[in-house]
Amino acid sequence: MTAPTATGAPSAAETEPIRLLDPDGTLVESDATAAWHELAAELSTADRLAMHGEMVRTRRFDIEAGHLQRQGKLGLWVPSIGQEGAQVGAAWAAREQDTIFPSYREHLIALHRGVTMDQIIDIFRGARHGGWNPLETRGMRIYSLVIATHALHSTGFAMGVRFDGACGTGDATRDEAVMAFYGDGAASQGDASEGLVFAARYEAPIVFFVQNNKWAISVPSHRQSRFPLHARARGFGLDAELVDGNDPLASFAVTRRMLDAARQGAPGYIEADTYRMGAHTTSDDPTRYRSSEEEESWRRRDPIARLAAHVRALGVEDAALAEQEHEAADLASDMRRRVLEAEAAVSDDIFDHVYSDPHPLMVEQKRQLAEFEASFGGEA
Ligand SMILES: Cc1ncc(C[n+]2csc(CCOP(=O)(O)OP(=O)(O)O)c2C)c(N)n1
Ligand SMILES: [Mg+2]
Repeated sequence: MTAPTATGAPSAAETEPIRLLDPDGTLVESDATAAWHELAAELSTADRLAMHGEMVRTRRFDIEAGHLQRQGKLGLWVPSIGQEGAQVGAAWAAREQDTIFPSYREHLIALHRGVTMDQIIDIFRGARHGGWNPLETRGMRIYSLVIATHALHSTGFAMGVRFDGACGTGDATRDEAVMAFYGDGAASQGDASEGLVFAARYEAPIVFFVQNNKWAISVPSHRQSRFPLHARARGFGLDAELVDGNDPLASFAVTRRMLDAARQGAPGYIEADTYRMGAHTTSDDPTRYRSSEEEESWRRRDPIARLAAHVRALGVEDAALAEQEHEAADLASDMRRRVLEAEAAVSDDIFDHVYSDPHPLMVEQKRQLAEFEASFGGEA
């Protein structure tokens, strides 16, 4: 099964993503893209170079984190390689006053909002229960590993923004909006649909940003969705667009427009057409369920190479790009050194923060874990 066959299947035009930059970095200029280019014009060459820098930094961080997991320093790692283009556009489109509800793969967005590499790593090292305090990370909420739960949390939060009168004044620089990030697989969860119902009904200032990376672990997105996700969202009453998720400029333009409409009471849905270039997590082996040809075809659409070609065409020197690579490598190796030097994570937090007062069951579970860990004689 590859394409939807149901009556009412969308036409080819509806499934063509908005694209401003071709995979080789040339601009796509047509009547259809003109208005989107106008939005992207807000990004100066320096901005575009900085966006490239954030992508390079995130990729390097991602690679080092994967190595640390293989060395036994992290319990798990969730790579975002290949999805940096969708994320960097969205990150730059969000405004300072916005609140962001991520899944677990939004490393670039987290870093962009001021979460540190170490804070992200600490979750996967088991050193921290939640991750960070969203009040200190410019509205970046904590990662949500339970699929689509935050589709509801974010919708409820956005309804609260509306009830508080913190949106809808017409001033995009002040009105608040909310973004929720989840994947193509999460879109099958009931929570995701309920979020859409309530967002539409309450005209909540929210944009759902769905990275369709083609896979939910080993299940291809076309098997879960007989109809394009963005087109489905329209049936719930949301404005929706399909964007080339490996095109940072298109991701920026579409997210900016959707978010600014959401602030005025028109919730939106963006399906970003992208690809998870790596494994689902370090516990996954994608060679078991997908072909190397498929992976290769997406490597040719790497969002970093695309933006690099674009900024070069704008006159940015190779040396500036090389400098970003060096800086990213330094930051990631500093992070790596700190992790290698860190004490092994203490697991007490998972028990201590369940209830405000000590609870006999938690006390017993904590004792059992301590006993289990002690059985390794310090080798665990
Ligand atoms: C409620 C729930 N069910 C199942 C899982 C196990 N699980 C973790 S990730 C995942 C697939 C998610 O796929 P998608 O939404 O496409 O996001 P991606 O990982 O591709 O970014 C599943 C089923 C979970 N974490 N939570
Ligand atoms: Mg997916």
